[in-house]
Amino acid sequence: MASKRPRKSVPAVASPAAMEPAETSPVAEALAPAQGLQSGEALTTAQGLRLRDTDHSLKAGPRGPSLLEDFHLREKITHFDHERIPERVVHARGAAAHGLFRAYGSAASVTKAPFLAEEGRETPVFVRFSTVLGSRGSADTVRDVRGFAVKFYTAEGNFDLVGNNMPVFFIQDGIKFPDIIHAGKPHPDREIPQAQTAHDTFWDFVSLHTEATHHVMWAMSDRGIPRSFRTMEGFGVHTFRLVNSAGESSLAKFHWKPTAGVHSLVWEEAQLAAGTDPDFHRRDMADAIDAGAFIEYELGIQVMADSDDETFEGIDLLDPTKIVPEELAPVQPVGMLTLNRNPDNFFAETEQVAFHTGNLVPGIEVTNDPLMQARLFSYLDTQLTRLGGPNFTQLPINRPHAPVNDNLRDGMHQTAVHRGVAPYLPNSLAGDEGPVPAEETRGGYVQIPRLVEGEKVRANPVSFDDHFSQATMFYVSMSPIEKAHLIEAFTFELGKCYEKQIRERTLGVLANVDADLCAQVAAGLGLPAPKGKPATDVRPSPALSQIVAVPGPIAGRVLGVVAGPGADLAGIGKIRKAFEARGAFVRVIAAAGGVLRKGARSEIIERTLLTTRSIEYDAVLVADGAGSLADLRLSVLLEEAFRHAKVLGAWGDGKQALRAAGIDTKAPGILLDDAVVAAYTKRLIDAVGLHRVWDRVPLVTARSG
Ligand code: HDD
Repeated sequence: MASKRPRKSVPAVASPAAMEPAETSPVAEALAPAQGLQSGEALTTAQGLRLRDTDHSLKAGPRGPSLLEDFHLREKITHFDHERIPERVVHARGAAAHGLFRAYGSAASVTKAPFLAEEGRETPVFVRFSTVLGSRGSADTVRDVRGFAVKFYTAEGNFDLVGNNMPVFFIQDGIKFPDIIHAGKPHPDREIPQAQTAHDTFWDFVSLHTEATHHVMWAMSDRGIPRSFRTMEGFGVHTFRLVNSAGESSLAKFHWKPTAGVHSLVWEEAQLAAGTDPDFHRRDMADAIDAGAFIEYELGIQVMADSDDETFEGIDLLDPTKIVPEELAPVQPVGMLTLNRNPDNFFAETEQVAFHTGNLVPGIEVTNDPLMQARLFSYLDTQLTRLGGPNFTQLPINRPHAPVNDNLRDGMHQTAVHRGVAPYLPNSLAGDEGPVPAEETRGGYVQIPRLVEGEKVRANPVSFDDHFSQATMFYVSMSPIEKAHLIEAFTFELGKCYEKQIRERTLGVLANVDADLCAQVAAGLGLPAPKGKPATDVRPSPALSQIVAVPGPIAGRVLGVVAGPGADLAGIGKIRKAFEARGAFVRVIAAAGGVLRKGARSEIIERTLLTTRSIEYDAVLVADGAGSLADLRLSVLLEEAFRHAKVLGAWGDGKQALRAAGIDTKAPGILLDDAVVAAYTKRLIDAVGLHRVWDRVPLVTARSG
């Protein structure tokens, strides 16, 4: 989809945490050596030899063969041949941004980690969002879990919180990770389907492996198709052990809460976007940051008492398929993350960043969650292949902002010139240059002492055997529209499976979650609904639903306004002013490109009916003066937006275009007026703040039969 860069004039999302992009941020400084590799004006070889001609290879005569002695030809082609590195084995498709984390200081009672405990302490961060299953070039909007990996460059060393946008995981023990990923990735014979779980091997595995059920509910819910990175939650998933300066420990779960609220696409929209704009999410994030509409998440923690059995209200805190409902342990805010700078180079930063769950700082420890334990091995191991050796920590994006003085030496791609003769401890030869162990209070990886004993077994605790009660809790916590989306998602995915036994087995699993869910999916598949034994004593957790009853912020939202020659540019200007003041965007759509002018006013046409599609907008308006624009593509645009429960509107003669598209202008969420007045703009802002017009859905369903 054609992209115009958004206007630079859009103000930052109003917030005390929003900051100017720092030209000389610590991250920029850390990147300086790499950028410094490009110097001088002349084109050179990698050896610094100035080049006169890079367009013609050295030949024996203009029509003759190329000569082996052409070093420039060989260097240029050889380097190109090796430009790619292996993509990540999972989470290959991703986009990232730099930012800053500012601590509230409220975490001081539970952790001594200064980046969380010290009020006002600012820590640079780099955050990479990703899908899990798709290859590097796959689409952003596929149904999948989203990775939410945060690297905090703290003064005590790097801390990586490598989480997802869902708080649970498919497996309880990391030894099953290759199994779930092999099942979810494309079939090994034909390498299809790409970036999706709607196929036999995935459903074969998860129906046989019922501990995945809770996570499957999340993945089939609206959380699997976020509206944007700025409208999804993030979770550390595992329970961590926090330690305060008095040496007291507690158990905690990390949550990222987006200030823009939690919102999703609808399924048809996600599918259309995957074709018309596969870069939907990364474009949205980069454009917004470029325009100064920064992206924010509040970090919160759920704190539970540390105990020998590591449970809370009967929930085993070591089981990564379980959540602690927020109603039982509130999420307490501890700081604000603001993403305010796009990477300068995708490869150097986004591709080469290496996260690791073992990158911890004093005050934060891991627990015995067997999923986490396996992860502690995997992340370093995978980088050795992906980044070509053990020195990837020296890459600018991975380099800590704390002093580094290790005794690690040599290896592939070593860029440090280490001095001295004694890279070992203890030694008597290094003098002042060699590192010495930190004093006890400042040392990392000094775990709080805990007794560990037990027989060597390959087994889970019995408490891990409950695979369904929280899946049921998730379902009963959903609003009717979210339940309908879940039913549709299950029916779609299972409808793409060829094997009847897999569909039937999955219905058997759903019967243990909820009888109505099972019956409706079975009806959609044309199969009988089996009977199960769903838990009956489950209390809903309202925090799990993402439907909002009161208008939320509209930062990052996009309003499309259809206009043309003679359109009411003054009205568009008023709407633009109000939306941009809230960090939202207005894009003018017309039949052809160019600039619209009326009197002293002008509007740049950013999208044409050829280059745009409804998926680009959270709301679409038709301006006065554009009502007679007769174009089938406009009808499609408006009708799609109507079907996807988006706000639609028109003023003046713009109403004609809605009617011409067959839209019932009395339907919910159709905002009409004679002119753009303050009350109209407010109605628009409130309606977009509700995200979708869910009341309209029954009408749409009735129409499509
Ligand atoms: Fe993982 C990447 C999140 C379980 C092994 N994982 C990766 C990324 C995220 C997660 C966000 C992308 C990081 C980036 O942007 O570079 N992974 C999770 C979460 C899990 C989880 C939230 C469960 C709670 N992962 C998990 C297990 C294993 C791995 C159980 C292996 C035993 N994950 C990897 C990996 C990756 C990875 C193979 C691929 C690329 C990388 O690490 O750097 O090591």
